[in-house]
Amino acid sequence: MEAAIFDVDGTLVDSERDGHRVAFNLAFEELGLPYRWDVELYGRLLEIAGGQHRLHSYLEGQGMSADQRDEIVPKLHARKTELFRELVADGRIEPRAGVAALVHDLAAARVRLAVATTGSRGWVEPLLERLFPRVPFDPVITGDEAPVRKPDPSAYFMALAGLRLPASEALAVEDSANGLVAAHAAGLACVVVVNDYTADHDLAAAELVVAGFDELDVASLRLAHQRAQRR
Ligand code: XBP
Ligand code: MG
Repeated sequence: MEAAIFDVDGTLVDSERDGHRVAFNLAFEELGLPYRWDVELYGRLLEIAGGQHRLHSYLEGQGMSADQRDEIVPKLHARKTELFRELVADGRIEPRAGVAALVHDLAAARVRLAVATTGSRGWVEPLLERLFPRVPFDPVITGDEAPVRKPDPSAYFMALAGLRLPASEALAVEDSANGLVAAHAAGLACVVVVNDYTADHDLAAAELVVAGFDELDVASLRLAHQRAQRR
């Protein structure tokens, strides 16, 4: 295991319910739109990866025409990205418990670190700088570069290309079924650390599923990686 490639939303940070959801709702409010996403509805909307795609799909369901959506979605999403950056800058988004220690232990064990996310670079970079300031994630692949979002494997293929490693020498760390499918489609072993939104996902194919980062260390990640090589 030469490298570990981390997802961001739901994995490095528990960012969806009290982060992105809040920012989407503030953006609706600021643009004078009547929509509000509650915790339960947002959980269902998370099946559509990528904020702009999520907005398009939801607004289409609300009967908004394609022309209207093409005009409003980029504005809504740009403002939502700014608002989410403000939440990060205000210290409202925190690393998941135990993940900072794990990435430091991996770096100390000379396992290289990378990021593959469907989220936008506009908030991913400031979030990593603020919450993981000394962690050498390289490359950081975001939804801005990957041509298709998870569960498509593009982001993982790009991360592997940046690392110059074959999939067999890396491991993905994810929180969701979408992420697991993307990682496996790229040929990567995958450990899933579930959260409230993903605990009921079908994760049977994962090399390892745990409820929190306190259940993981470098040795258990290496074991999960080896499990995939034997398959
Ligand atoms: C994350 C996403 C993103 C975030 C919001 O999925 O789907 O859309 O919800 O970020 P994953 P943006 O954790 O599988 O990468 O609004 O920037 O898209
Ligand atoms: Mg995720």
